[in-house]
Amino acid sequence: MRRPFDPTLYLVTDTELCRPRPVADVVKAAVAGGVTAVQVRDKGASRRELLALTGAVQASLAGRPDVAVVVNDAVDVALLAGANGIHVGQGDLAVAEVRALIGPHPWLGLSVESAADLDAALRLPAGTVDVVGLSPVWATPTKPEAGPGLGTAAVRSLASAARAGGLTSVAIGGITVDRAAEVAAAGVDGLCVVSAVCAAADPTAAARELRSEIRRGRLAE
Ligand code: TZP
Ligand code: MG
Repeated sequence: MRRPFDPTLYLVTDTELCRPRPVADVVKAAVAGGVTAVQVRDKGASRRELLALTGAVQASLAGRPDVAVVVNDAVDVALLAGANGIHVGQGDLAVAEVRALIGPHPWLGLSVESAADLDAALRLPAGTVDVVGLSPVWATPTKPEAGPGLGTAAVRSLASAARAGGLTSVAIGGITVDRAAEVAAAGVDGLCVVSAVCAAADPTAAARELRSEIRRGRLAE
């Protein structure tokens, strides 16, 4: 069964930025404030640690079946955890291969860094990719190698092409409370944040403010 996936405010976890708080505690607090989906991402973790981390996040959301839990990169971990989805980058396993491994139900997200990346995703058979992560909107210290940033004008045109092709779009990179309305107004289906929530002193309040800015941006769209 395909679980719901609401991309409105999509939290991507960073274990270092959450410290000293456990990631699962930050996730639970952020969901109480309005985070609608969670991606478990930890580039420094072993597969075994990532599986344990995913299990802890799922346990912290036991009462929230409406919040999808997605695993970054590790298809094996996503399958073992029974995650609701998997997100891969351009340098990971090809999405056709990932879809063959996971079957039809889990949500499959793909990072898209250019119009060429999006065109390639749109040419795939329907049902291969579900979600494209337009990345990065702005340069960000959270992922310095992500590059200089697409800017919101490019994000707007990519989001529109994604929607026309039946794909859900989310934007990531450098999104703060101050910039959330501008990104939401660019027509994406959701905003992904890492530091805006993981590094916040109060993740519940941070999520609440982001949701309010997303509402404001959508009204201005
Ligand atoms: N992919 C592209 S940018 C990024 C990822 C994982 C990090 C975004 O982090 P932040 O703190 O929301 O700018
Ligand atoms: Mg990757």
